[in-house]
Amino acid sequence: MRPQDRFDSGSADDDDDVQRAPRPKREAKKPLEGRAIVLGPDEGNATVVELFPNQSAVRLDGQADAVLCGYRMATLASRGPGRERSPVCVGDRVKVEAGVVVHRCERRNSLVRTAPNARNPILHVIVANIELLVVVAAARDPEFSPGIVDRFMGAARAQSIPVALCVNKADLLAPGAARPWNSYASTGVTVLECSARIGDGVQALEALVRGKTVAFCGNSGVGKTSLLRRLLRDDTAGRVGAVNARSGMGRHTTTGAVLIPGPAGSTWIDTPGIMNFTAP
Ligand SMILES: Nc1nc2c(ncn2[C@@H]2O[C@H](COP(=O)(O)OP(=O)(O)O)[C@@H](O)[C@H]2O)c(=O)[nH]1
Ligand SMILES: [Mg+2]
Repeated sequence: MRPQDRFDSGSADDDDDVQRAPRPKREAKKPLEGRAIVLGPDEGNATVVELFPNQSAVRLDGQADAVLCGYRMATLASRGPGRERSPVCVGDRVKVEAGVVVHRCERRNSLVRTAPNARNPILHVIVANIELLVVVAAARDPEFSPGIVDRFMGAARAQSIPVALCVNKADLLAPGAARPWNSYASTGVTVLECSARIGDGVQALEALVRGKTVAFCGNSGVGKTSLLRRLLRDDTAGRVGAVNARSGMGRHTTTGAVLIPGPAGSTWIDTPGIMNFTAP
């Protein structure tokens, strides 16, 4: 009948649509999009601390413990181009109503990983709203790898996130050994050498993270969890294997981040198993 209707192909409802003004196909979806809104950055009442299948652990403002919440998909803006693997990510500010995440807030920044599905890439947003990214490397065991450090730093720079390089396991360095990480200091990056094992340099790390929301990334085995434990003087802090030791909450997605209270009033986000980020 009307030429515009032909673009609305495949929808049986369109036949009784005769009273309405013709609209192009995209606008036909408006009512749903209108409900699925992203709130302003300060309109949330909770922070996502960990993701689980179809649920997330969320800490409501002013409360110490996280609670598990489901999602109201109809109002979470998780559709459209640049599809994301989960409706929210760790670090997201969200609006929770009656134990359900109903909206997420605009992100100030984010670090993402593209899921390995080139034809229909799904964004895996690892973490959002951080004030500092600390790239943790080891002086030895595993070998210091500038390639890995550079990839993390590039992603952070693309999002204007300040970065620091923390070279752990300094106790393993032979006297006079080469320190390839010193070259990063000349590019304006804060470089700290420390040892979670003997405690050298960890005070400087504590001063660096004080009061900030900080994501820690780096190869598995470089000592991220050991640094956290040393600074918190708590041998159970952080995640052990597949379980979050602090929350005791079940299995996590293998590359999922976790947000926990860190030392010196910091918020500490561990990003286990992630080898690189890209900017969204
Ligand atoms: N020699 C030495 N070993 C360390 C140090 N920090 C951590 N480790 C060891 O390195 C291994 C991996 O540490 P972990 O904290 O689990 O690393 P993560 O995978 O980055 O969280 C463990 O066996 C730690 O005991 C350090 O400063 N010096
Ligand atoms: Mg760890």
